[in-house]
Amino acid sequence: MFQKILVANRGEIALRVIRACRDLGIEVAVVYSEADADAPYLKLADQAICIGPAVATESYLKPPRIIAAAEVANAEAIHPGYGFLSENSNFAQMCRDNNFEFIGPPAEAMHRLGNKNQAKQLAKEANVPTVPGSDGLITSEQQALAFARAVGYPVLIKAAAGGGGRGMRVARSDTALLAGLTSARAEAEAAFKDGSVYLEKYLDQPRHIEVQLLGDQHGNVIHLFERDCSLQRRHQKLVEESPAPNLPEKVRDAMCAAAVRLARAAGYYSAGTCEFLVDRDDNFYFIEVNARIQVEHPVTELVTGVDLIREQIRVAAGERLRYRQDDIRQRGAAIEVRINAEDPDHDFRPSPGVIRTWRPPGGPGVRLDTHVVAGYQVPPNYDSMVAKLLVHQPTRAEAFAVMRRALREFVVEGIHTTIPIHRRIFDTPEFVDGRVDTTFIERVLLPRAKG
Ligand code: MV4
Repeated sequence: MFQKILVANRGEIALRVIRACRDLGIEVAVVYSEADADAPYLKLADQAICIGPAVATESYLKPPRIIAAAEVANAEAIHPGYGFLSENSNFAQMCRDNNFEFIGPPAEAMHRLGNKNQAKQLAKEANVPTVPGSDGLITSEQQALAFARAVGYPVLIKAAAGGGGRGMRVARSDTALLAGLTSARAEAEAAFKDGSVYLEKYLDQPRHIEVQLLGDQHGNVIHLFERDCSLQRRHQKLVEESPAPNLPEKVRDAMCAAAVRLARAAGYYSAGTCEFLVDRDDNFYFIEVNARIQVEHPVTELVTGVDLIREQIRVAAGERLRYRQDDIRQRGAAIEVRINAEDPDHDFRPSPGVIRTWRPPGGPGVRLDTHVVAGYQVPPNYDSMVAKLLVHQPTRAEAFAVMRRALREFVVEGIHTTIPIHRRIFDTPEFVDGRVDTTFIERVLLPRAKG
């Protein structure tokens, strides 16, 4: 096992990894930018190393700074958290070239899965269902028009280097398709320096369900069941839960088995997530792999009892998974809401500033993952998430009751947060009944806000 780890991230996930290191008896160093110099979680590490100014491209996103910090700390491994450099295969390779273990998947698997078109080809080879789409990249207008004629409109243009909805265009006619191809290519070229695109049949109001995976360096891969992440706004998730409500067991089992097949085909290890879209007839289609630990990983931790960060560290050190597939059970229901420093009444605009009052909820069945304390200053430079509020109960109905209670207890003053909109979400009958899809927030919740 490692003697010392460097945490190359900030906020709640930095604290989450610091805690995991403590639990494992591993020394831990954490990096920070000038904007985070006073963050209270830094004191919980054995060492904190400043890596530059507030602007992330000069600190958390700068590989040489991270490598230098790992050298200063005399760490053996680097945990990237999520976001920042976590899915950068060049960074993963750079860590290993400098004799630091990257706590994540092999760079080769990250590289291949990072391209959505290549990931989709791999999925097909592994007999994992994919959305009907163009056979590979689009190289001519004729090819695009022929695909649309074959599957029918609407079709979706996707950037191969994209993800999280960037470089996507819906087209409902030949003219829209040709215009969309040009603009999607331009957007992808600007954002990713790769303008390649492919086409898919556009699915109407799909659910977003993802499967948690864990693999070791000895060829063992297991799944830890699914999370429903359908409740999101502009590709930012608001609520995640497990098990996915109203998902037939046969579909769940087939989806989880498919995710494991894909991970094996990719030579994947560490934690990862296989994302699927699920249509109204419960057909599931692979869309992409997230080759990192995700924000919503605690939902799965509550339902399975597995500490995913601890396992991630153990397998990075070369140990075998301590679970076989048969050891993993879904116990009860868990739900997470993301508390962001945003104003839901003003188009979710960021609301940084000093948190004057911070009265977090507690009690049975409640878990709060946060780096925030009263008096904490939310910097304007980074993602606005300030806490993840989770509940775990024997049934989904009981989990909802505890979540309502916790959201009612939670008092934050000094900044705006998404707590009020979560209170409304948990009182909305469609959601209570588990009738969810990716258009829920904009279709059901936001119109009501205006009236
Ligand atoms: C789709 C789709 C409908 N049909 N693909 C959005 C982000 C990227 N991960 C894939 N996305 C979608 N792909 C087809 N063929 C609808 C979405 C989508 C979506 C997916 C997951 C979660 C939220 C979403 C919100 C809008 C659109």
